[in-house]
Amino acid sequence: MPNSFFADGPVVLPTGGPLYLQLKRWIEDAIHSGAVNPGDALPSERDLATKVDVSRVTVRKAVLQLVKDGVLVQRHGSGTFVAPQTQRVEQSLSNLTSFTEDMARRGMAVRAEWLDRGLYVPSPEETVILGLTSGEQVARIARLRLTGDTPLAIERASLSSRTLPDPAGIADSLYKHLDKTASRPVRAIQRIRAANLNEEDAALLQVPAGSAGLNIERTSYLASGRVIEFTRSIYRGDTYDFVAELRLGDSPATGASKP
Ligand code: 16G
Repeated sequence: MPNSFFADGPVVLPTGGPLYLQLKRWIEDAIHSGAVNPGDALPSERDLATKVDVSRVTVRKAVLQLVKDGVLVQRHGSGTFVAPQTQRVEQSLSNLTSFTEDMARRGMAVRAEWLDRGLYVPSPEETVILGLTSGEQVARIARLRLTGDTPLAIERASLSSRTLPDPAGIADSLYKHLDKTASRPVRAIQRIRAANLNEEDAALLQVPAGSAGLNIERTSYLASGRVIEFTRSIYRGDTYDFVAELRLGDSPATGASKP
């Protein structure tokens, strides 16, 4: 059953721009104001066209655009719905924690879908970053990280095969596994970049291709200074907030004046 909002009295579209964009804004406003909620069904294309007094082509264009933006979802045979809302997750940028620990602290159960795990001939980049010796293999593990049914991130990690000779032996958490062999990292450098998700990653993360994402590269070190892990992750832009605490320092670069 469509939300009763769509049955209510005369429709006044926001003014300005082409008609399909006015209709799109009207639907977006209804969602933002809470008149229509995540999971609610939209009326059929024909009913909406009659209700708003526009052509079905206009309705189709507005709906397609909203599907592309991830605001609406279409399910074959059952209709068009307001996309389910995903809870945003805050992650501190100052603690070297694992995905499993981050989520456990929030009381969220996590799981992983394995995309790949095995030993490979390293790329030149992996050889340099991980400091691999000639002929040494690289262990690669690629996972889709989810909470419940919501995918949050894709993680593709590379480690030396000396550190991880049996990638298939990881049960759930990589860091827990490394802990057991006293090779859990103690320090990491993380680089974060904005990205638009390509088709493959967007499909895995269940968002439209081109959606906003965060590309994160983490290079992790042992206390000895040896690199233990190089991970490229792609996080959904609509679910993650990375939070850093900043303090006034006494380095000249901060602009702080010395007494
Ligand atoms: C985090 C790390 C990732 C690490 C993983 C281990 C970021 C951006 N990435 O997701 O580098 O491999 O934790 O998690 O924070 P696990 O122990 O749950 O497998």
